[in-house]
Amino acid sequence: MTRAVVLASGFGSNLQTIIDRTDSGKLSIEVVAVISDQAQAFALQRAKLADIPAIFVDPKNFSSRIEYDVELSDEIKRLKADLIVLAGFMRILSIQFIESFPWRIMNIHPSLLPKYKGLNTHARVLNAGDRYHGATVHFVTEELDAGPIIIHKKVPVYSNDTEIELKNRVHECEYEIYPIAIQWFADGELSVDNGQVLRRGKPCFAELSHWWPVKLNFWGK
Ligand code: NHR
Ligand code: GAR
Repeated sequence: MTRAVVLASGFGSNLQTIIDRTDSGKLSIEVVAVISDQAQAFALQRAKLADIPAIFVDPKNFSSRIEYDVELSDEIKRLKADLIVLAGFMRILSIQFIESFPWRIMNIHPSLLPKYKGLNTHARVLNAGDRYHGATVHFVTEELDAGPIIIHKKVPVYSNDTEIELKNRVHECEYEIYPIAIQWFADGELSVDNGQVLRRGKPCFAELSHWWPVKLNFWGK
């Protein structure tokens, strides 16, 4: 069974989806710990409620990002984790950390990457007047939000959308695609070749783009 550590800084609704799917047997991984850089993160409460070790690593105890990341990676190695799942983790990770876990760190990002890397994606999408938005699961590399894409899903942007409505729509699609990507990893189906993610040896991002028209029909667009 794949041993996954979830890193989360905030509310933890993606974490909750992962826990729920695991509990109901739809996702075959074991969440061995939740680690946060925020003492108050609700994600830590969710872990405790699910009897999962909740670990707070306080940035204030470390004088540099590198030292913090060394502690983080030591903790993850102690847990013998196979997979690191970033679920609303808001701290940039150093190259030293990333190179300790090659192609074993996944992130979910609230945009259709490579569009809208970084923060405040929903507001930026609304300001730009885009008709589509979405979420992307990718392997984490040193370059922020630029690692090879595993899966992404589009949602429509409506003309009267508020940032909150749009965010909720994106969250729903996050809950759909993150467990899929994690299950593919757990089944040993993913590999990375030349900067591209392969699933069972075939480019999986290209394969999934076939899903778009289906989903767009679904949304009536
Ligand atoms: N680390 C690396 N090296 N590469 C990535 O692709 C990463 C990463 C760490 C986190 C998630 C990411 C996102 O999905 C992620 C991807 C934090 C920031 C950020 O600017 C940007 C992107 C992401 C996470 N963090 C500020 C920092 O100085 C702090 C911002 C804050 O606390 O509000 O670390 O979007
Ligand atoms: C998610 O929308 C995730 O894509 C985003 O934060 C939210 C976390 O929600 N991640 C980032 O913006 C990373 N910089 P959650 O805590 O309820 O899962």
